[in-house]
Amino acid sequence: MNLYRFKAVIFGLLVGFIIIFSLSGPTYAVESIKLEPADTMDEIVMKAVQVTPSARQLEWQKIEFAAFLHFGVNTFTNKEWGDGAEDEKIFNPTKLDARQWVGALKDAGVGLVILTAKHHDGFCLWPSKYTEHSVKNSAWKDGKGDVVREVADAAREAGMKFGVYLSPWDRHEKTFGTPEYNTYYLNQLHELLTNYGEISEVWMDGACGVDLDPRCKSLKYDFDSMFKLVRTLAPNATIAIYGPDVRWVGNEAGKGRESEWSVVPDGFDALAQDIGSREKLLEAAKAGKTIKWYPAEVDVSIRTGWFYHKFDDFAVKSLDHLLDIYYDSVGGNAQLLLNVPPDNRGLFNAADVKVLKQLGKVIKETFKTNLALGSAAKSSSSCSCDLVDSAAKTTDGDTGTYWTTDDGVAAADIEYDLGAPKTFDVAMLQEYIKDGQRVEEFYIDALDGSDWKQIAGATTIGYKKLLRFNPVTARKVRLRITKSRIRPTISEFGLFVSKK
Ligand code: FUL
Repeated sequence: MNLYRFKAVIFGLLVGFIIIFSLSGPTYAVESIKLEPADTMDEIVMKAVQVTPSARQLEWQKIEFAAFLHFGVNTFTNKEWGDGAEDEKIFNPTKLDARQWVGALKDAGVGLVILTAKHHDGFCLWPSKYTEHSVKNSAWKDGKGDVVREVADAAREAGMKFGVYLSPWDRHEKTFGTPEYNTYYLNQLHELLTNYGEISEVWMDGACGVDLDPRCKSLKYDFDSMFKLVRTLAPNATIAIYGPDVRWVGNEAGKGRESEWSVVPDGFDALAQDIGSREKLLEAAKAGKTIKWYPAEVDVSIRTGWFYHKFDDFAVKSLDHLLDIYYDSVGGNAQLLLNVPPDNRGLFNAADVKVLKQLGKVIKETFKTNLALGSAAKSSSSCSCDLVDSAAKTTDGDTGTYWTTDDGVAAADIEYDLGAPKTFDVAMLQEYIKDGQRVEEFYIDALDGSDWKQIAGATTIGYKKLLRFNPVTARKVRLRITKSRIRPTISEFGLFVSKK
């Protein structure tokens, strides 16, 4: 090869490399980043869009709808918080059928089941080696039973993921409040993470009632060791609430925020309405805080209590209420964690089973037919990294592809042609969150004669946004993004007819 050809080959390789590199998306993605007091708003926003979910957070987000099972000695004492002094013999669910629980949850569309392996009373639903306060001393199955095993097996059989709630607060355990308690907790975590197949979530509840248990005052959990153990034994599991992967939404009423940001500063106020806006990020920068990807989970009970109480049989939430919760949580960039408590027979009650079935049916039928799927789409601006307008990627039914603009084009429209006039009353939008959370304000318009009419609008999108409105009939629909961080991304746009 002469020198000229050699240089040409090297040049070709270099150009090829640059093209592949620039098409392969941002290389600067991080799970957290420190803001500095001197950062300008532009710099803060640039940092915020670099913060993206970990692979385990992304998988968790895709589950959308999870279920909680609060079950234990409280089910038999009719309490919400047990004191740890319960006689183990009272635990005796003679008709326990984990397949019935899982079957009803599956009907509702649940993808992950989280069992209270140990609540604040310290009673273990598995025969832990480290305490006598467990099923092994109960009347149930002569002390030979293991609820964790039965639920884990039933969930797996039904193709669902399984997780455990292991309360850090333990009112029974004598070492609680001392450094030795950390070893006790780690031992129990080890049992759960090694004996029951894959654990997909570990729920570390934050509650500790100082009035009830003065040991809560002097509390120091060894979180580093706890998180390290989970990462070692269950690397794909998310660690929720006390943990770094999933945050509590801030209420137990099933409400999401108007603007639910997944990028939030350290030390945010969990109860505040705004935790991730530009103003909040600016405040965080002034204090030199770190921002991280920390998505919301909406935990709410189907009844008033977390545990089963007979008086609650008349307070099972209605289908309409559950649908509102669904649209607010799954449709508001959060995961829904709906609690359904088995009763003292060890069964879900008929009323709960009935409404779960109805809920699953409405969700399934509503989202079965996407009227925008495959429709023609053209944008006002598309990324020059795509050689042609990539707007059609938002109607291809594939969340792995997406439309975006060039950096700095923070507002843009996409116009959809549905091919014929269609009637719909639900819209769905998804951002490509692998590339961060970016949209800050958008509207949906429908073409009415020669005028565009605004039919819906909101602020954030994130993983998924669902909007409900009065039925609209139109052939052309427009997504108008008016504000975003650096550039918006949309992976899917959908239109549906609600079946309720
Ligand atoms: C709270 C607990 O105190 C409740 O009993 C329940 O487990 C709920 C999910 O979390 O912090």
